Amino acid sequence: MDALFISDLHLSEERPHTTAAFLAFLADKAVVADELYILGDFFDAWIGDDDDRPLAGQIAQALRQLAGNGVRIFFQHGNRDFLLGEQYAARCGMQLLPALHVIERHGHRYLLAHGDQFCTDDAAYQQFRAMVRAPAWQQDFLAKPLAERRAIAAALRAKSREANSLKAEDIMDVTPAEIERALQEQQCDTLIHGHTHRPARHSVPMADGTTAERVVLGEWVATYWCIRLSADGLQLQEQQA
Ligand SMILES: [Mn+2]
Repeated sequence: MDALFISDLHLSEERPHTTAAFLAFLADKAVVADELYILGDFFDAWIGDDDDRPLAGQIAQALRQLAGNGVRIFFQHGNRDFLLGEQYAARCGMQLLPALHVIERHGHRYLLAHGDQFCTDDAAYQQFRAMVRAPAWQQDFLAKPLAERRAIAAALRAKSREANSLKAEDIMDVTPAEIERALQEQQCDTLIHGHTHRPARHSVPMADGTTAERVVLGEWVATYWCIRLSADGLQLQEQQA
């Protein structure tokens, strides 16, 4: 049982090299895995499953082909693509997961998350997150015409480009107490997440004297990052695109 985990590709028309790297990753690594977990910020922006942009169609076709090859695909929302819905997931042949999801493999319990929910020191962001995750806000936004949604998304992107928010130093890191709490609540010994663009493996000392681990995926820019989980254990891998 080989599982792969990726996050933070930030796929967009402005980054064609990342799309190419992802398609190569599917053909090379993912096709021989059993499961692929996409842990959010897969797309740099998502304004609704009815968006007819070619990139969405191209990615759906590639994922559907992977699913057709017997690879189970799972998707967790990030703070960029939280509006990705059941309709698009079905087009891709993938299953949507809740914001926290536990899998058991090889005697370990792994907690999967995008990671933005652990950045609780960023009060302004958590306020924004609570707003846009509310069903009423989402229904209201999705009811707007596509052109209006596109304009809102473009304005948000311009604003975030000003703030260089794709740079790790501009994204607030996780709050350690939140990590320990989540691991304890979910009875897990390993947390896998993305979001912070700070790829690393961290030991997490727990209150009960045990040591858990936090493994952080990286953003796909010049290189790409994935985690491979197999009977041999967990590896955080960086590869040239
Ligand atoms: Mn994120």
